[in-house]
Amino acid sequence: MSMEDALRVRELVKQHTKWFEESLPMIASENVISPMAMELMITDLHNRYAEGLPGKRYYQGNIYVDQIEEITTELAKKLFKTDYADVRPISGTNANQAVLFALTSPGDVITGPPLEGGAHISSAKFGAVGMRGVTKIEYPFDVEEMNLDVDLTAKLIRQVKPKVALFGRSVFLFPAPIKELKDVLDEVGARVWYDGAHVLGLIAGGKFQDPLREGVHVVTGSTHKTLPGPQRGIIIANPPGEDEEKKAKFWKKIQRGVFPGVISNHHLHTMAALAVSLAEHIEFGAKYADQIVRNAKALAQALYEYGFKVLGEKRGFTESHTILVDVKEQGGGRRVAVDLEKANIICNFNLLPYDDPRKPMNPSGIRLGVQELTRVGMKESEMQHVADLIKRVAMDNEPPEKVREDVIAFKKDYTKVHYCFGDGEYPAYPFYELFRV
Ligand code: DSN
Repeated sequence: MSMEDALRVRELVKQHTKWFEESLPMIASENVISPMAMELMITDLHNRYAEGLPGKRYYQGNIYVDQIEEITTELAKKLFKTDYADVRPISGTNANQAVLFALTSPGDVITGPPLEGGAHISSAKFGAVGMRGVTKIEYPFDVEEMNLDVDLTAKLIRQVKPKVALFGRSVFLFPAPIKELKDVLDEVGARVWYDGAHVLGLIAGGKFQDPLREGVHVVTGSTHKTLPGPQRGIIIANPPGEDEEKKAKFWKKIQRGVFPGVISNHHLHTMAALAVSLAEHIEFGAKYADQIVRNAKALAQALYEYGFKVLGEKRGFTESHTILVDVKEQGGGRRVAVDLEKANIICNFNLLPYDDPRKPMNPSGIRLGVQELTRVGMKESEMQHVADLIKRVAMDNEPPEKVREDVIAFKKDYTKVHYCFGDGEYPAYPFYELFRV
């Protein structure tokens, strides 16, 4: 029976993989990995442990791992133009936990964006921030701008004098107003933390704001969204002040937040894969980021022209990979996301800034990300077709099963990975059979 269960799971993974190959995956936090990065994930590194930093390990057996980690760290420094990079966090939330451990103590007050304004769940009072015993005071949000209200946020920061001011979001349409708030942040002496999980690949590709050059002290992120690598996290920094010793002290605190703060082993197989993804982004990132933003704008415009209420209209809908659509008139976010899934269009229902944050399961919006469609080769003209398929389900109420046939036919031409070594030659949705039944 147990072998049958194992084979059943294996079969489900195969079916899942085929489904995604035949779908339009538009969850804004996902992507597909390159063939060389994928190759390194199914190696002996998966079986091993390393704790600490290269040359300062608590385990033997890390002769090659040390070299891999050093190269990965150097690639991260080069890509993000910084002397401070830690590639050990195993997810974006894990990186956030490390920063919270390093920069805050229970009882502290920090400031950050509201959940319904797109903040990540780890900054909620029921997430990592609250569980650290830290209180987050939320910035006022401007729905027209789809961004923080700069004047009211400055006023709030002056009043609260937070130990840490958090920026960055999981629905991140436009750059955070860091430059605009720099004076007030300096005035109150806040440590400035930026959660760049969603836009990391755009930042590295030169297509979004550059937080480390705008006054941010520490950036956390995940490495599998617009930075299309393995599922992990990363921390980069520009420590405060001019004094090198103080900078080193700040960075040491962050690194101790990572280990032993929130991780033991740091998943060596995906770290090696990350090295490949960083190297690929150094080579292809600018082109990829540029196409992502073009595609997001094209999709937003096409949906808008079909009569959808796409948020951020005043500012051209988006400057990132994400668009946000109010589908209340079409039956609400949940109805639309569920029906789109039946048509093989995968996205998530999402709170909008004017939704009640206590009712996250039936919000008015859907969130659409184009980073994966871009990665498999789609450009602006394909976005028109994607908008059409979405409209048929969400607005025209065509049976999703009928639309699914057209999605499957359309996706057949977009199943290879691009913007990587071996560009366009390798499958984006492979299943590697290692076991003979
Ligand atoms: N919750 C994920 C997202 O979809 O934005 C990030 O962790």
